[in-house]
Amino acid sequence: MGERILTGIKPTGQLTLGNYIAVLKNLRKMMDRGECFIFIADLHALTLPIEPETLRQNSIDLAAFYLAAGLDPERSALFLQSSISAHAELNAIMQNYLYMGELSRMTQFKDKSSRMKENAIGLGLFSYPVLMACDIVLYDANTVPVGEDQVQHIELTRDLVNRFNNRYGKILTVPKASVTKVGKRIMSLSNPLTKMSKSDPKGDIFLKDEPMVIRKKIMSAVTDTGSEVKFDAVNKPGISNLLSIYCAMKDITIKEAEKLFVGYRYGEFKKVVADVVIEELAPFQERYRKILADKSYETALKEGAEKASKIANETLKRVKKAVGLLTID
Ligand code: AQP
Repeated sequence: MGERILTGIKPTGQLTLGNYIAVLKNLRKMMDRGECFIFIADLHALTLPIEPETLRQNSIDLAAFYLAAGLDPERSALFLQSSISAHAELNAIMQNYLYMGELSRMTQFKDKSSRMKENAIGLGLFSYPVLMACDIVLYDANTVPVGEDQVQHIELTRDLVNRFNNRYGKILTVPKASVTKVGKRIMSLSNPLTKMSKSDPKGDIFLKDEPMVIRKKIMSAVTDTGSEVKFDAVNKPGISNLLSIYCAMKDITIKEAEKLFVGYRYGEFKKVVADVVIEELAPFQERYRKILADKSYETALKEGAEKASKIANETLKRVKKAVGLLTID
């Protein structure tokens, strides 16, 4: 089998530059590399409290952003996770093959639950990696483009697949995380020690931000002592973050960027970073607004769900048969 690529984003809030760099920016290249399954992880969005209207609106926004980023519905399948019932069905089976100890070691669960009262932590937040593993294996995906924060979940998926295949034979495909070299973890502009995140919007650049807002946010980003534009994540986390953003946008290495910025003052450097971010996001935002208005995401989601459900149902059937669930056609 060639390359099968699966990637998703949760419609939990306004999309950030971190989501753009990890997933959206690479969509065109992904479609050249293999068969792509791209989804809106709306079931995952329910793992933290969210208003129904916000979830609906975020899902539409995300579909429009995927298309604006160059997702071609002819060459890939775009779908809502909740529209393919195989995700929830496989989840009911696979939750028996991952264990409490493994799930409680997941950094994302520890981070998110540490900010909540114990009796407000839903079971779905805890078992999130089980559903994520199902999202991946349903499409026999061998490549999963993600930011660094999701690598641990892919490793867990690999463990699950190996465990399952050892018991039942070669039923599932072992996936691999694909992480961008630069920009794998974009940090908050106001606190470069924490990740830029939809659900913790302090210091975020949102994909919907107007150019003037983006410029203002970058110009007032926290920087470090010293004056050299050099990558040093420990001593210069603010400048290193801006360098990563610049490199991810221009598709160049950190070394190349450091050479470019020799002799630049922090203020001059920030101005160039703001220019490249605005230059790239402005036409993307224009396409997004057009797609929202013409509602072309509706057909894309419908056709994508048809393509995706065919593959997902085949895998589900294979799994059901393997574990001994009686299937009568
Ligand atoms: N700051 C980031 N830097 C690089 N990659 C990032 N991603 C998220 N934030 C950054 C990557 O974006 C993809 C989609 O993420 P997600 O929506 O599935 O959930 P997440 O990883 O939990 O992202 P957020 O923005 O922090 O969402 P919330 O706040 O809702 O939990 C993933 O590939 C992720 O790695």
